[in-house]
This record gives sequence, C-alpha cells and structure tokens, in this order.
Amino acid sequence: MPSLPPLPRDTSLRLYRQMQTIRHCEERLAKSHQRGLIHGACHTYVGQEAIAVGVSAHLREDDVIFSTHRGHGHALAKGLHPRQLIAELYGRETGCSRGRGGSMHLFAPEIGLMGTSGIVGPCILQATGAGYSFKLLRTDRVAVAFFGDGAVNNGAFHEGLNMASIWKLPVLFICENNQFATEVPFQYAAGNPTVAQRGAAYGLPGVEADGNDVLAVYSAAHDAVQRARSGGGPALLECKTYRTRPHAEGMGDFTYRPREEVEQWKTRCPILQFRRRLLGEKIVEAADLDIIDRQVAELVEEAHEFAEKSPWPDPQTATRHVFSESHGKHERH
Ligand SMILES: Cc1ncc(C[n+]2csc(CCOP(=O)(O)OP(=O)(O)O)c2C)c(N)n1
Ligand SMILES: [Mg+2]
Repeated sequence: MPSLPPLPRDTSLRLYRQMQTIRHCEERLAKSHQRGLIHGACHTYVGQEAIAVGVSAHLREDDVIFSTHRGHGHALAKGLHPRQLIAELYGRETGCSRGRGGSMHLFAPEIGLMGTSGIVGPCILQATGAGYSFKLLRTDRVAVAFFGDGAVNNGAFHEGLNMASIWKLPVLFICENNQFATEVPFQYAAGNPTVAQRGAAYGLPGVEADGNDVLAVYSAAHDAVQRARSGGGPALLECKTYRTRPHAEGMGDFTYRPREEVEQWKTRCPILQFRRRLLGEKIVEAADLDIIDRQVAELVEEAHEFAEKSPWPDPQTATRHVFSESHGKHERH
C-alpha cells in the first residue's frame, strides 16, 4: 500500500473545506430541485465527496478531467466556483456553460473541466484520447476519467483501458463504485464485482481504496498521478463508496435497498469521519472546522442568491456556444 507522510495542516483543512463545499452545494441543489429552480436532472454526489477531493488534490490546472451524470463534485474539486455550478443548473447566463447545458453539460476547459455527461462510459475513452494527445505533445499533463460501477461492463471500459495500457498513456481511471447503477446492484450486474482486479487483465495496476476515507483516496491517487506524470502509464483506482441520496432528485429510494442500509452508510459519512480524525489526532481544533463550516454555508448561500438573480440567456443567442464556431484551419476543402 502507498505510504505518505502525515499531511500538512493546511492540506488537511483544504480537503475538509472542499468536501464541505460539495456537500453544501448538493444539499442546496436538492432543495432547489424541489422548488423547481433546476432545469433538467440533478444527480447529487452526497456521500462520495472524498473521491473527487482526494484525487483532484494532486491535479494541476492544466490536467484534465472527464466526468459523468453525477459530476458536480468533480467540477467543484477541479476548481469550478459554486456560483458557476449553481447558475448553470438554474439555466442562467452566468453558469459555466452559459445556461445551455445544466448538470450534465458542465464545461470549463480553462480549468481542465472537460465535461460532465449524461452518457455512461464515453468519459473513459475521452480521457484516453486526452492522454494520447498529452503524450504526442510530450507534456507531463495527466487526464482523469471519473465513472461509476455502471460503466465498467460497457465496451468503453475495455477499449479505453487496453489502449491506455499498450501506449502507456498518462491516464487515471477512477471507478466510483457506489454499488448501484440506478437501482441495479453491482453484485448482481458483475461476474467479478471487484473492479480493481480487472486492471491485471489489461496489464495496468488496479488499486482498491476506501472511497469514504479521503486520506486513503489521496494516498492512492498520489501514487497513480506521479506514475502517470512521469511516463509510467495508466492506473485503475476503484473507490468503494455509497450514495446516500436517491439516484436522482425526485426519485424514490427504498424499493431496491433497505432504509437501514442507507442509514448505516450515513454513519460512515466521509466528512464526519475526516472531522473525527482531525480532532482525534489533534491536528485542528473544533473551532477551526466550525469556522470553515460557517464560511462554506455562506459561500453556497451567496452562490445560490447570485444564481437566482442572474439573467436568463438571450433567446436570440440560443445556438451560440453550442457548436464550434471556429473556421479556417478546421474548414473542410
Ligand atoms: C450508455 C448509457 N446507458 C444507459 C444510461 C442510463 N443510465 C443513466 S445513469 C445510469 C446508471 C449509472 O450507474 P453508475 O455508472 O454506477 O453511476 P452512479 O449513478 O451510480 O453514480 C444508467 C444506466 C445512460 N445514461 N447511458
Ligand atoms: Mg454506481
């Protein structure tokens, strides 16, 4: 297992703040969904925050991530401001995709957020393609695909991992195994329900981490990112976790899993666990964390107010920023 020295206090506080920011945004968005403020679907990342945060802590702004339908946490961890996230879900001009995309089309290429997506699987191939371009350009940039357990029996998983392996591409494949694809248990859907073991089938390292422990994810991702950046090739990281809200807001939850199971997982909340650990090891005082909690609550409330007051996109511009408008060298002859 990878072993890292204890984290500096500042890094610990940053991880805590980022997880709280994701949680507060998601809880705010869940309420807004009930009020009809959100246009389109809303799949929250509640319970899975440690994964996006633990991985993104090792990424530079010029590294890229490709995400899923459950992508708010990835976007925030890569550096998207809560204002830009919330405004996008409310369909406003100030959103990161200028209100045209919503939850499943969050784009901010200037910070390496290459898109969330409603289609399960392609992010694996897109990240492989980005890794290929980084290798051709002789950079030390890294590409990351975040995807769920529902994507690993999709052909894209086989094709992407195999190609990244034979060409030693700088790609991280992060499987967020929350144990369900919508309402289908992964135990039922997979002949081999241990995703990490599948790395061996493609000749790349497959590592399993506790996805509710931000330090375990941080440590595993540290090794995988360093390896990819220095030319050592791709890695597969399986983060075992659980989503504690329904698949998407507005959906029912207890026809396919027992209420007690959900309640049990709530006690393993990644934020609460990290808080207990920081206090138990006397790395911080409770007052330090309480200040962060208050600051995050204010930040997210302000972002919500900003989004609600923001203008709608001008209907005259509906087709702008949808297709590439660049001409010249891309033009067909
Ligand atoms: C190619 C494709 N097939 C099916 C769907 C319908 N669909 C939407 S979400 C989902 C489940 C995804 O589960 P998982 O990948 O485990 O992600 P999670 O929702 O658990 O985060 C499915 C099957 C889709 N969006 N795309
Ligand atoms: Mg899943």
